[in-house]
Amino acid sequence: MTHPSRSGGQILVDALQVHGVDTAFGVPGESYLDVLDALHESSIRFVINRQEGGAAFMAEAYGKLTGKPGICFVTRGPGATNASIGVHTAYQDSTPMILFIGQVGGDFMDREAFQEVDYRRMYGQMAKWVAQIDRAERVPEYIARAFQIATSGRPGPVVLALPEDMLVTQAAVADTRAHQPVQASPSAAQIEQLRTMLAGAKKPLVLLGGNTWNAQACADLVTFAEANALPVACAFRFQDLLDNDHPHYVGDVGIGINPKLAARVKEADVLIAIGPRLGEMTTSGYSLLTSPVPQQRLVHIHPDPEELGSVYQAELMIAGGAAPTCAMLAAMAPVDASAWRHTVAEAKAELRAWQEKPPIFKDGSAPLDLWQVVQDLQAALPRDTIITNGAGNYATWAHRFWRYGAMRTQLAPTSGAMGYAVPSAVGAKIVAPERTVVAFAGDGEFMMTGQELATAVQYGAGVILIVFNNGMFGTIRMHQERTYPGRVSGTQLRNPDFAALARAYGGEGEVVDATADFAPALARAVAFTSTQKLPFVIELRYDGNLITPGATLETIRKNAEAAKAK
Ligand SMILES: Cc1ncc(C[n+]2csc(CCOP(=O)(O)OP(=O)(O)O)c2C)c(N)n1
Ligand SMILES: [Mg+2]
Repeated sequence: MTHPSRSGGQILVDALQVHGVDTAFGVPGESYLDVLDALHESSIRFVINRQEGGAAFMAEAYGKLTGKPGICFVTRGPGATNASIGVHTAYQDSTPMILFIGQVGGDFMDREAFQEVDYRRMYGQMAKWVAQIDRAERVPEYIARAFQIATSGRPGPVVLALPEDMLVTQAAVADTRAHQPVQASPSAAQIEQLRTMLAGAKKPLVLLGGNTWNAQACADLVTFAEANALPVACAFRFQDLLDNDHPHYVGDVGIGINPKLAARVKEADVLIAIGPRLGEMTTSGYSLLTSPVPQQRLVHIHPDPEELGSVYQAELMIAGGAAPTCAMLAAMAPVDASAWRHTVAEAKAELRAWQEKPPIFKDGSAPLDLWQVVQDLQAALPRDTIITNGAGNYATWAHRFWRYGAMRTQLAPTSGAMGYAVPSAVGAKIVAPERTVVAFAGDGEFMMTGQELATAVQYGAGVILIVFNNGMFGTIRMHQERTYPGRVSGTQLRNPDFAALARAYGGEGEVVDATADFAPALARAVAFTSTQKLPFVIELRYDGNLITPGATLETIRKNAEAAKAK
């Protein structure tokens, strides 16, 4: 069979369409002009970003939101280095993503030519696979493999370098089939073993995480949890795998964990972890479960067999994706749960108490009550609102007090990358314009990638961006006060007027510094973003001393000084 001759760039864009790509993010470069040209005629929407960090974060958020690989195009050297934060995030978060990098042509390669980098070395540790496509006729093969790897087993990022001369070479080659994401399934014997362990339990607990979930898997999980009266917690930044209003949802196992939930994890006799890596943040620095042999009878179910046993020697290790696993768990004959049935309501009551207004706001002396801000958001916004955040203490107000709806309503980096909040929100709104999207961003956070406000305006993304302006890199200041009390260094910020900045970009903005003013400002933000389809910034100005729901900087400093004086 003969095939029409196409350029490498055209073959690549055609291949993307074979694999179902509808949207790509990126910043252009002269290194991949032929791809840009092929995109001109394609059905793929190419979202132009203002910085590759923003583009890579948007692609990563696309991967989290849709379960399909987020596609990102950047130029060589400087573009590729800027994009690395998104690739690292996709790796740590197990998010399907493919980063394409324009590369120096084969005629100049290996001379450290202009902007030349060997991406196989640069990205070696933070991508599932890195390759360079040197021949145009092999583009379909490489693209098919990239999609296969990004979406199968433990999902993750793939990086492909595209030498400039390859992109303009003509080749007569056939397209491939669409990829087929592959997930392992537990065996019937393993499910039986899990059932036997559960039947012998007194204090079982389920912990969800990872990125192989879909709506059916979540529904099956609910069937399993209800049939066996199991309390269900979610791993760090996977809080939306079970609707937080569901009676069996008992909280998140991450930074700033409810101490009562931490005790439940520690004291669980059978812990069934479905999907999470059981990483540092989820295990409170490997303390909730002892390593290598956990004190709990651990059932660890993870899509990647190589993850199993890498930190924790579970009693039962099962290689399985969330969907096939939960389908089998839903069909499993329920066990007698009378020994622990009561723990569901008890743990739920502990979560409710943990989510009540913290003492810090109870006397009403704080002009801006951040707990009330979250209550106002919850009251005004739909259940399926997407909440995004990056890294910083401000994220606590979302993680602890917002009740996430079902998946996917949380976009947040387990990698702890600052700068994620704005681009992930903008990317999500571009992909799902019917959803309400709200970013929680610190002042430090916002300034890392806030230029993607321009992308929001350009693509009509009506996102609501809440900037928690405490005039500092608060998290670092908090650690500083704990270890070097009173010695403030490198953490103070002098900020722009965020509301005015939003207006300069073509959006709208308001400053709120009193509790009663938040709800009306939010109502205006909702009306503006839905009718104008433009972003709205609400800058929250508050006393920086208010660093966490449980402690002020002042108390942290005093405690540290007292400890030093001893
Ligand atoms: C890209 C990146 N740079 C630096 C850090 C280290 N870091 C973690 S939180 C934080 C401060 C966050 O400041 P802000 O967004 O203002 O939030 P706040 O803690 O003040 O609420 C820093 C610098 C990081 N996690 N990611
Ligand atoms: Mg701050």
